[in-house]
Amino acid sequence: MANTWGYGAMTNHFGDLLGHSKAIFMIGANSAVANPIGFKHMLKAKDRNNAKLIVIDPVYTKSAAKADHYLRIRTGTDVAFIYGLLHLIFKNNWEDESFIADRVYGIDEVKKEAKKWTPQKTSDVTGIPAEQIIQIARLMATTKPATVVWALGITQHSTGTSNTRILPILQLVLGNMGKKGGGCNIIRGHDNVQGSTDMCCLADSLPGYYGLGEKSWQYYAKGWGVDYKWLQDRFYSPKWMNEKGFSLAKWWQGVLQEEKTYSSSPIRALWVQGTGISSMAQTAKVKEALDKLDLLVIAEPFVNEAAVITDKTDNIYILPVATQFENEGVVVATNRTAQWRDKVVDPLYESKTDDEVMFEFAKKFGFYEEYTRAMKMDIKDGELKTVKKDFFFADDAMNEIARIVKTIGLGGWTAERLREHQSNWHLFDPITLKGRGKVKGQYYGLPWPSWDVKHPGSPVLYNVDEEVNKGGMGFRNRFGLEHEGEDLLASDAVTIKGSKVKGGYPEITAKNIEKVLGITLSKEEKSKIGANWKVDFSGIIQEKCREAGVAPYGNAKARAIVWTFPDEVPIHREPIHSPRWDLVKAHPTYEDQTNNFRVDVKFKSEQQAQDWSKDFPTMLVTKRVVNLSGAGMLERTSKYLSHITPDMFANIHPDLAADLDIRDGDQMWLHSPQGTKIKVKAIYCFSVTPDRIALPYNFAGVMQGVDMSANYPEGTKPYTIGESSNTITNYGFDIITQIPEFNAGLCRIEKA
Ligand SMILES: Nc1nc2c(c(=O)[nH]1)N[C@H]1C(S)=C(S)[C@@H](COP(=O)(O)OP(=O)(O)OC[C@H]3O[C@@H](n4cnc5c(=O)[nH]c(N)nc54)[C@H](O)[C@@H]3O)O[C@H]1N2
Ligand SMILES: Nc1nc2c(c(=O)[nH]1)N[C@H]1C(S)=C(S)[C@@H](COP(=O)(O)OP(=O)(O)OC[C@H]3O[C@@H](n4cnc5c(=O)[nH]c(N)nc54)[C@H](O)[C@@H]3O)O[C@H]1N2
Ligand SMILES: [Mo]
Repeated sequence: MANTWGYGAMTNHFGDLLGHSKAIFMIGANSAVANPIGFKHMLKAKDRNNAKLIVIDPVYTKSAAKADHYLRIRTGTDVAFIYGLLHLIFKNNWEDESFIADRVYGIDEVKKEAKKWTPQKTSDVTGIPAEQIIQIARLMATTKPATVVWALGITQHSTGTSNTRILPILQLVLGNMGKKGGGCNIIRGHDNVQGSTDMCCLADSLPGYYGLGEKSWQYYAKGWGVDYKWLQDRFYSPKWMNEKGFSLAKWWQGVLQEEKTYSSSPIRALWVQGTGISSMAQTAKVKEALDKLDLLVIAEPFVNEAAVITDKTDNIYILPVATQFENEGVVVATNRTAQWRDKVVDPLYESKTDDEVMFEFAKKFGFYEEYTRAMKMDIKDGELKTVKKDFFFADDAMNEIARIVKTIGLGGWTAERLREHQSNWHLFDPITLKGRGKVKGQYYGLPWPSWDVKHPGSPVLYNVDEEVNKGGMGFRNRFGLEHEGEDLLASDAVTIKGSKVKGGYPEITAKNIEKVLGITLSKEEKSKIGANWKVDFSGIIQEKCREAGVAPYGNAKARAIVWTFPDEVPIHREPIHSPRWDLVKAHPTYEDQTNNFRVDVKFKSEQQAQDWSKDFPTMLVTKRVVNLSGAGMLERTSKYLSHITPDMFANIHPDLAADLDIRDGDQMWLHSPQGTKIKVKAIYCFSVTPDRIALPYNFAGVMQGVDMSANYPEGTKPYTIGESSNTITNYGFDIITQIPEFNAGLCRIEKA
């Protein structure tokens, strides 16, 4: 099972925004609340660079309150909005023509689509006044460098993938990619969310985004020092090795099997370690699935409310896991930097660290030796060998990762280097990330890619104006050399600073290395080298690339067309439950899907079943509050934090409330199209308009009006409990990642 939340990372970093951005285009993020320290950098950019802050959000947020321009958008219409900007950019020839010609593939298709999105049409669909669209298009075209910032308001949609594609396309068109102060900065989630994605808390890849497939498994088998056959035998049948697993968003369907699933058997046991189940959409289904399980194990520091929202009375185990203060190791920040974290105290009482829990598990199930073997291995004379009898956690785990994960360039992330960075924080400049003294020449946290132990890390991705050995690179060559007759490599004009290879070049393989780099390998080198840069344990490809000033992953064009996706270029599609029935026919969602993450997913059949807005006229937005995080258990067990939000609530405009005879502080029922309901407190608020409400998602312990207090083990009930907004967030999942449509749905409000 896995977390399918928005892939991606910051191309730049907070110091870079502070130092260089002239405009910050924040869309679907509320960093003032969700990332207050990061947001301080943006406020400083306003002071220092006179940077303009533009906030595009359906709700007038705390970030909006600091913005120079606030655009109130209807949820789920960001693709339309960006096309509205692109329409004006192309019409006025504001695009960066040479950047597009040299470094981008497929913009003509984008141009075609953008032609349809006049300011008037864009305004009708998005709700943003046409004058504002024109004003912001001009501002973005004339203010360079500009950075685009987004987060979960963009990803949590049935069109989340299209949303996350259209924004980089905007930046490519404006020539803001690979530039200081530019780029796409996805201000991602909770502690170490970047690291957990990089390490594959995902149902559709191996660590480091190696795709599911025999070659990847074979590479990992080698790296882990186990037989490929042994790995294969871990699966019920070999075919499951290369099939996507269930996603965290829809695992319940694998238990309930009410719609068709594609699995060898129903899910009967669930192991939860480090995620709060009540934070997922369709909580009523989640509860049903929990009830039906044979076994539920929860390994974590708190009483995860997965154990509380179920009526299951037997076979629930809560294993006490130590907190981040009781163990050590590496976490990865949203800007791709690694940080070594020290242990503050030994695990308290009978709790064990996460790794110990996993090791005990592996022992019990008889694969401890295979599980830990790679931590005793190393590369000696260009070959992988077992070099010691025992391992030392977490250093040897980090070194294993550095040895194996080439795709995103973790080669330089040895425990030794990362520990050195951690103990020399004071030597790094916060704006450039550059080190002084004994860490001179390195960037703080070795932002990936850090190709090998001599590489300083890459603070700004895709920057061809910097030498590769100082963090420069082109776009990755990932999709072949040409498509439909057009060259996919960067043009001759794009030579990465200091590179021996002029212009674009392909990713480096054993076959092409001599030709591309203009070198001759010795016989010995040839016998040791891996098939390509991603699977070369010998390190020879990397070493030769370093000598030539070449990034091993190639220097290619970014592609605006993804020919394997249902929408080759992003197009606007109305949310599954749209408030604009008149637009649903013209901008329908996708066809229903079969066998995606092992389940069927409804799209059109749900969207077009009826005009949902008749019975459910109010839009629903979920958001974060500064004092609570995630499923909320951590803070709701803190007396002081919980008292800031003593009740689960929804922000409602007084005009809407008045129509419904709801007073400030009254309880109200919110009903969803799937027939569920929650009872929450009304809080009058002008940050929402009368057509929408906004609610936090950090509560649990009450379900559809039923107080489940009795289910908390004695003495563990948090100070505050409440309904989870996810009991009513609407049905809907992204077509590629299966992230739930938390952020575009409808509800009906009634006074309780
Ligand atoms: N205090 C606190 N901080 C947190 C967290 C927390 O729970 N509490 N969680 C952490 C995690 S896991 C994450 S992923 C990040 C998330 O960080 P953010 O995504 O910045 O946090 P949200 O409050 O979800 O902000 C999303 C914004 O998108 C808006 N929005 C909703 N729908 C749309 C839409 O269709 N279009 C546009 N343009 N905007 C839309 C919402 O109104 C909201 O203001 O925060 C992290 N930080
Ligand atoms: N409606 C709506 N729903 C949402 C969102 C939204 O915007 N709107 N946002 C979504 C997003 S982006 C996210 S990331 C999720 C977040 O939701 P969750 O992943 O549920 O977030 P947390 O509450 O942080 O859950 C982490 C759990 O891990 C436990 N934990 C903390 N530290 C450790 C540790 O060191 N080891 C172990 N084993 N456990 C630990 C905590 O006690 C907690 O119970 O929610 C998603 N749900
Ligand atoms: Mo998140």
